[in-house]
This record gives sequence, C-alpha cells and structure tokens, in this order.
Amino acid sequence: MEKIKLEYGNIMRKREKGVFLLEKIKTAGKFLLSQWDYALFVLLLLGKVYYFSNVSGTLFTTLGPFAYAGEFVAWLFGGDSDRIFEGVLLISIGTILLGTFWLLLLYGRKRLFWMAITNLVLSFIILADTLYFRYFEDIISVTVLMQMRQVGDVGESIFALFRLSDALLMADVLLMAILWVVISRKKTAVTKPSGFAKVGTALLVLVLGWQLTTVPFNKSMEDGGAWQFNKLISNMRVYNFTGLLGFHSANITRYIDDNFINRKVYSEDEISESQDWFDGRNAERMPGPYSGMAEGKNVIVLQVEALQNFVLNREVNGEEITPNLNRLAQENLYFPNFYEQTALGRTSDAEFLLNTSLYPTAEGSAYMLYAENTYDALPSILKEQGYGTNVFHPYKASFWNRYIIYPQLGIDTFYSDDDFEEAEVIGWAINDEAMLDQSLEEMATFTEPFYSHIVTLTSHHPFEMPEELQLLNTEGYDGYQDRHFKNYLQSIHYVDQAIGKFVDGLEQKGMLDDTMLVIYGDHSTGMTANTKAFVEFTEAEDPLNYFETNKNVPLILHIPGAEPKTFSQVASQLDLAPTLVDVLGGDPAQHHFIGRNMWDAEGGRATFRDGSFITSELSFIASSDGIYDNGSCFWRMTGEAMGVEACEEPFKEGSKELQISDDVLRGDLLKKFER
Ligand code: GP9
Ligand code: MN
Repeated sequence: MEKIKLEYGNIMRKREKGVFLLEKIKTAGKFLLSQWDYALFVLLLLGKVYYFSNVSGTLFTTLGPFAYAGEFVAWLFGGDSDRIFEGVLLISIGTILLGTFWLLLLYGRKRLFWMAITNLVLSFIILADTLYFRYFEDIISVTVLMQMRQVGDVGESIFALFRLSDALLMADVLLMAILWVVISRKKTAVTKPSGFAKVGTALLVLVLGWQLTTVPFNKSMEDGGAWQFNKLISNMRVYNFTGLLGFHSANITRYIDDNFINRKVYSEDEISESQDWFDGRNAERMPGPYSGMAEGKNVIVLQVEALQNFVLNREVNGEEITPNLNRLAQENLYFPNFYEQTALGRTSDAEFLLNTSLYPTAEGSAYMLYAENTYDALPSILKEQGYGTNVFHPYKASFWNRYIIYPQLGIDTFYSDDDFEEAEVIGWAINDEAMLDQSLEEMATFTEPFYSHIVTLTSHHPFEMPEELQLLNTEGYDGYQDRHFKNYLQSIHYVDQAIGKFVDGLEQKGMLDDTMLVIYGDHSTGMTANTKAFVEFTEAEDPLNYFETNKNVPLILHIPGAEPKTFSQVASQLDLAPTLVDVLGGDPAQHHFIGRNMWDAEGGRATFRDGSFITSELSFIASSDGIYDNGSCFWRMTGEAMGVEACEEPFKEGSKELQISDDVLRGDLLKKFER
C-alpha cells in the first residue's frame, strides 16, 4: 500500500513538473506572439528600404522569398549558398534590428509611442533619400548636409520629383499616431510582461541583428569590397555593401571619426609654417616664355581617360595609333616627359591635381574626403578673371562626388550624363565622339571667355570597343594571352579620331585661334607587368622602364600664336595650374600651388603619392614597405642602379610637398591662412 502511494506521489510530481514546463513554454510563446507588432514594424521598414532599392535600381536580392528561405536554411546547415549574400537584404534586416531592438524593452502605450517616433525618423530618412536619389543619383551623406547651401538651389526640383507612391513611406506613421491617440484615451490595464522575457527577447534580437549585419558585411569586405568601401568612390558604392540604414551609420561614424576623434588640430605655429612654405615656393616663381600670351582666350582642357604617352608616334602594322594626337603634338607645344600623379581617386585625382595643384590623398579620393574644404582652385581663379566655368563629363553627377565639390572649386555648370543627348553607349557612357560633338555645340553658344574642362570616358578599362569601331589593323596582335592590350590600342585609336574631329570642329567654327587647348592623359592603363604584350610593346621589361612608362602621359598645349616646340623637361599634373595661370596672364605667385611653372627646365620633378619620383637625372622607386632605404634609385641616362643616398635630396623635397599637401587638406588650412 505504502509503495503504491509513493509511486502515485511521484507520478503527480512529474505531472506537476510537466504542467509547469508547459505553462512556461505557453507564457514564452504568448510573449513572443505578443511581439507581433514589433515583427510587423520590422517588416514595414524592410518594405521601405526595398522601395528605395527599387527607386535606385540597386540590387536588393537575386532570389524570390521562397527560394531565398530555402537557400537560407540550407546555408544555416552548412550549405554553400552564396546567393543569399547577393544584394543588401540580409544587412538591411540586420541594421533594422540593430536600430530597433530596444523597443522590445518597452510595452503598452510607451512602446507604441516610441515605435511611432522611430518610424517617423527612419521613414523620413528613407523618403529623403528616395527624393534625393531621383535628382542626384546619390544618397544623402553628412557632406551633402553640410553643403546644403548648394543643394538648396535645387530644393524645388527635388519636391517636383515626389511621386504618390512615396506617400506610402509615411502612411503607417500617421496610422501609428492615430492609434496612439485612440489607445491613450482608453484606460485599459496592460499586464506587465516579465522583465526576464523582455530583456531576453531584446538581447536575442540584438545578437541576431549584429550577426545579420556583420556576417554579410565582412564577407563582402573579404571578397574584395574593402578596397571600394575604403576608397570611397561614391556613396552608392558604399551603399551596396551596407544597405540604406547601414550606409548612414557608417557615414556618420566615419564623419565623427575624421572630424572629432582623429582630427588633427593645427596650432597657429603649424599654420604659419605651412603658409611660409607656400611663400617660399612663390618666391621662386618666374614668368615663363609664354607668360600672358593666352590672356583673355578661352580655355579648353581635354582630360583623356587612360591616355598614355607610349602610344604617341608609334605604329601598328605600319599605321599610326594616334595620328591626330601626333599631328597636334607636332604643331603645338608637346611635353613627352609629363607624368601623372594620381592615387586611389583615379580620374578624380587627375582633376584634383589640375584644379588645385595639391597632391591626391593616400586614403582615397580628395573629391570625396575633402569636399567641404576651401580651395584656391584654377576655375575660381579664372572666374575672377571673368571666365564662365564648366565641366563636361557624360557620367553620373554623383560619381567621385563631382556635383558636390565642383561648386567648391568654382565650376558654374556641370554637364553630366542627363545633359547629353542619347547616343551609342560604349563602356560606361555615350561615346566620346558624340560627347565631344555635343560639348562643342554647347561651347559655341557660351559667352567668352570660357573655361571648359572635358573629361572623356570611352577609353576606360577594359577598353572594349564594338566590332565596327575597331578600326586599327591589329593583325598579329591576336596571339597574345589577353586581349587588354589590343583592346587598348583600338580604344585609343578611336578616341584619337574623336579628338581629331573635335579639334577640326573648333577650327571650322573659328574658335581655335581664340582658345588655349590643353590635352593630357589622366592616368595609367591599369595594365601590369603581367600584360605581356604591353611590356613587349613598351620595352618595359626592367623595373625602371616599367615604372616610367606607366607614369608617363602626354601633354599637348595649343597656345594661339606660339611656334611648335617639344619640351624635354620633366613636368607633372601638379604643375598644370601654375603654368596655365601664368600663360593666361595671372600671377601664380598670388596663389597656393605646390606645383611649379613647367618652363623651369632645371627644377622639373614629378613626385608620386608613395614618395617615388622622377627628375631629369634620377628615378626613385619607393619600396612598398615605406622604408626609404629599401627603395631603388636609378641614374636615368644609363639606367644604372645607384645607392639610395643619390636620391635623398629630391626625395626629401617631394616628401615635404606631400606633407604640406596633406596638412592643407586635413586641417583645411587654406581657409586659415592670412591672405
Ligand atoms: C567616371 C570616371 C571613371 O566618372 O571618372 O574613371 P576612373 O576614375 O575609374 O578612371
Ligand atoms: Mn580615369
């Protein structure tokens, strides 16, 4: 009897335990279910960022919801489902969770209130980005907000871009507000959820959000994205790795980091030391032989994508690669020893060198990183001399942040992709021939004098041309391992024709005699020592030749009335602004240019971002570890390797210039100099 009783008690206890556990699960389940409002809120926000991705034509995900769920589960169990990482879906969910998980700690009216506020803020950001994108093809960054004065001018047009569907982005905010008012009036008792359940759920969501944000982000960084993310080509490129909310937090973090946490504050002494350096440089300036010769003339600067000097005056199967540039070089002033100094900012760095005569930054594009700075820029200087200033470039205005920095540099009008009429697209944009033709037609209507900077694009890597425009006979070049070199020749041959037509057009319109024309290449082709054909063609087998060939771009100057002449001195993109100001009748010594007058045959030196340099006698190739002693110094005449001591003097001068330039940018020093 005793035994039976005991067993009965055991069973009862077990049963009670089971019931208790069941109760717990039920409460937990109930609690989770009661979070449906939060889940709905997350879904709504996800829908909104998806809306932005649709408007901006960017990739949200490549899979439909079911296929996605399938692949996701497969991935969770160790499957190799990389497609779930395509687009910004995962990171969008992750960042939404990170931004909102704290709402789970609240309940009842309080939660609804804060949910409505969060919704208002986030929805407003998404709406603002949507409208902004329609106009600028860009996301609103801190820099954009800082430059609101310029953006303000187009404010009206932005609102004209409002679509009825955009109202959906804000509709639920209104609903939430109404709901809140209704609930506030009713005095219903709400049961307080257990603190454990609240905190547990919030923590769970926080961890989930963190994982969904960092796993896809780290993955894309490892897959080669880090370079693009850090280089800051454009905000939209960053967005592709972070999603919309992620973009804003990365952008704000970077801004705070640069401007507050890691900001170098320059003392009065440092500022005046830097100013003294410029004074010293200006004291050395001498007027050149063409000083003032083009005063009052129009200026057209033709910056040609990836045009290098090695193609000039060279033939393939008996045919000139660049007959037009060869002719122009022969009939005008030609600098065969002109070097490009761009760094990570590629085309934008070449523009920056021309405009400011400062070095590009080592961290990324100055156009992106220092768009708010004060500059002593060529377009502004010419503006003061009565010039109308403009840029023609048939690509997205937001690329390289051009539309933001141009007003800062003194550019009045920027003709970007939408301002050109439709024409055959080659590579990234409408072809150079059409672009140059349309630009010329527009220039012919300008009040004189004008300054036009044209940035071409057809000969962009990978240099592919449509069959019918491959007009150079490259027979015999087909056998090479890769087609890059052959494509490059075809592409440059085509661009050369387009330039020829453009110059003929200027002549026919009677504009050439009133115009100073400047033609140069922006940077190297990106072909490396592995491109056998390129190395063979340029005889760049040894490191010195390879180095010099890659940095060498042509410079041709047409100054009305000047006799043709070839200048053998070393000059660089940094020297463009002071040289042009001098020829145009201004005084470069009144400005803050690091470059020199190109006519100074003795002092020519091209220093590159890593400290390497070329002078008429010496070439120094800096070592990638940054240690001076590990670099290589050459005597150029013979190609002989020297001890590094022989290169020390020009290296030090160049390094000083790089440091001055970096200080000017980091400390926005031009604003602080006493003028
Ligand atoms: C696009 C163009 C790109 O606007 O500047 O050229 P890149 O910088 O890649 O040489
Ligand atoms: Mn370029």
